[in-house]
Amino acid sequence: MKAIAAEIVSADVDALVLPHGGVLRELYLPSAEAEALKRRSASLPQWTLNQRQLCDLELLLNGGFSPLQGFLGRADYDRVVADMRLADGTLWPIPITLDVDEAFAANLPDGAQISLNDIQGTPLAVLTVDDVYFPDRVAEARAVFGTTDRTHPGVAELLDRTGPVYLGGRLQGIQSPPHYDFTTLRHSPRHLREWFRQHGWHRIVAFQTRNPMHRAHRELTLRAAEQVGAKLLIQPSVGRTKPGDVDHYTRVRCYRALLEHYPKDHATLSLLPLAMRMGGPREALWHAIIRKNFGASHFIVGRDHAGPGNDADGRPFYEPYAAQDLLAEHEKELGIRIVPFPAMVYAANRDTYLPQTEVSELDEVRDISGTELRRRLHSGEAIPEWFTFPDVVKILRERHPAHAPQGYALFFTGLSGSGKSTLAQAVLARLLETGSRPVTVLDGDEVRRHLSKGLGFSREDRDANITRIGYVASEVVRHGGIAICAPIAPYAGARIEARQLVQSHGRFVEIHVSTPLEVCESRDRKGLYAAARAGKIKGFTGIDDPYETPVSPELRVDTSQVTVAEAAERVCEWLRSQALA
Ligand code: PPS
Repeated sequence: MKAIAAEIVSADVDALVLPHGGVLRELYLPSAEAEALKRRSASLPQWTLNQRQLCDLELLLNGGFSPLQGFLGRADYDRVVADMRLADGTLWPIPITLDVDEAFAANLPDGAQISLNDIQGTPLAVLTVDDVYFPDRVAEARAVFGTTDRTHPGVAELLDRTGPVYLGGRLQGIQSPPHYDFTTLRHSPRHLREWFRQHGWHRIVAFQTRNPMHRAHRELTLRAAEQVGAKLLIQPSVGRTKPGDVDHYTRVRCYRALLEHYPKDHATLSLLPLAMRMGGPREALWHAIIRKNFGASHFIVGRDHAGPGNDADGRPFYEPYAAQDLLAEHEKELGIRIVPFPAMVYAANRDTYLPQTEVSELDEVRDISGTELRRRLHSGEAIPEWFTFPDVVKILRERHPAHAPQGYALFFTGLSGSGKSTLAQAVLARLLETGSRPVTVLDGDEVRRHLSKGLGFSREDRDANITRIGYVASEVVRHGGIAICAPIAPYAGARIEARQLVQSHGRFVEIHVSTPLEVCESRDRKGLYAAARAGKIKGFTGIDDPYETPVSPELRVDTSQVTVAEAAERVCEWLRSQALA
C-alpha cells in the first residue's frame, strides 16, 4: 500500500455518509479553532490519559468510534451495559468511558471543561463534562464480559485498574495522539476510505488480529475475500492487546513480510490503535462497527474472536462460535456484512489447508499452538514451512533468539513474619552461588522506602504498591533478568495484575509462603502484631485486614514446617525442574 500522509485533516465536527450506511463523525476542530482551544486548555483542569483512554480518545476523535461524540454519559452507559445500545437505541456494545479518581471528580465545577493530555502533557482534546457518575463496575463486568473472574484481563482492568468515577461528555479535538512508529501504516477512517476510493476498492473485507499471522491466516483471509469477491484489509490491533502477546513492533514486521505472499493488489495493511478488552462476542460486534467506520464492507469473524482464553477453572470464557452467532443476529442493523469462518487447519496428507468443518476422518491434521511455537523458538527447533513462511520465522527468531536466557520473576507472597524476605534472601544466595545471571530483589520493606515511598496500607495503596513492583519486575524480566519480589500482596487481583505484567515477557512464579498466622504472630520480630492487637496499628494484614490466600500458586512453602535452607532448596529444585535454574 502506498503511504498515505498521516497528518489529520482538520474538519468541523464532521458528518460524512459512509459508503455502507451510517455516519462518520470526526471530532477535530478546524486548525485555527484547535489552536485557540489549545491555548485555553492550559487554564482548565488537566487529566493525563492512561494508555486505554488514549487509544479510545484517538478512535473517538478520528471517527473510528462513530457515532459516539465523546465519552458515555450515564444514560448511554446504562443502556450499553444492559442491552448493547446507546440511549437512542443505536447498537453499541462496549462502554467507552473516561474513568477518574474521586479527588479529581470532586474538584470539577458544574459544566466543567477539562483538558485531556497525553503523558508528555500535550493537550489532545477538551471534554465538556455533562455527567459525573459512579458506575457499578462489578455489574458492568458481569454484563459486558459475562464474568467477574479476574483472570479475564478485561475484568481485572475494570475492577482493579479503573477509577471509581466516570465522566461523560462531548469532545472537541485539538490534535491526534502522536505516533512515531510505522507512521505510514496508520490511517484515520477518512484516509483509509479515501485510499479505497482512489484505488477503486468497493468491496473490502477486513481482518482483525492481535497475533503474528501465519499460513493458516493467509489461507483463511484469501478464502474469505474470494468468497465475497472483495479485497482484503488486514487491520491488526496495535493499541493494547492481551498481556503476553507478541509486541506490536515484531508483529508489524511479520505482517509486512506476510503481505508479500498475497497476490498483487489484493491485500493492504493498516494499523488500528485499539485498546482491546478481550470481550469475546460483544467485542466482535464492536470490531465490526469500527471496521464499518474505516470503510470496510465485510468483516471476518473467526473462531473465538477476541476471546481471552480460559477462566480460573480452565474453562473457556466464551463459546468458540458465540461471536459469530451474535453478529449474525445483528448483521442487518450493523451496516457491514459478516463473513463467519471456521478455523483453518493443515491436512498433512493433502498438503493443504482447509476449514476445520471440511476435515474428514482420514485427514492427518497438524497444528502448532502459540505455546509450542514459543517453545520451538526457544529451543531453536525447526518451524516447518507448512506452518509459516521462512521470512516470518526469521523475524520471530531475531526477536526471540534460541537459548536466550528467559527472564522470570519469583513472587513470594504471605503474611508479615511468614519468612518471605528470609526465604527470598536464601534463594538469592543460591542463585548467585550457582550462576552469573543478574538478579534484582524487590523486598516489601525495601520497596516501601524507595519505589513506594509515601504509600500507606489502604487497599488502593497496597494495590498501587504491588502494581509498581509488578511493573519493575516486568522490566527486569523483559531484559532477561531475574526479579525476586517479597511483598505481602494480600489481594488476589493485584497479584494477578503483577502476573500479567510479568508474563508479557517471561515466567511468573508465585510462591505462597503459607506459614500460619499463629506462627507469624508468635515470631512478631517487629512487634507489629502486638501493636495491631492493641489497636495501635489499624488495618494490619491477618488481624483486621484480609489476606486472600492464593488458590493455585506455582509453589507453597510453610516455614513452620521446614527450615529456611530446606524451603530455599525446594524453590531451587522447582526452578531446575522448569529449566529456569
Ligand atoms: S503490601 O500489602 O503488600 O503492600 O505490604 P508490604 O509492602 O509488603 O508491607 C511491608 C511491611 O510493612 C509493614 N506494615 C504492615 N504490614 C501489613 N499491614 C499493615 N497495616 C502494615 N503496616 C506496616 C510490615 O512489616 C510489612 O513487612 P513484612 O516484611 O511483610 O513483615
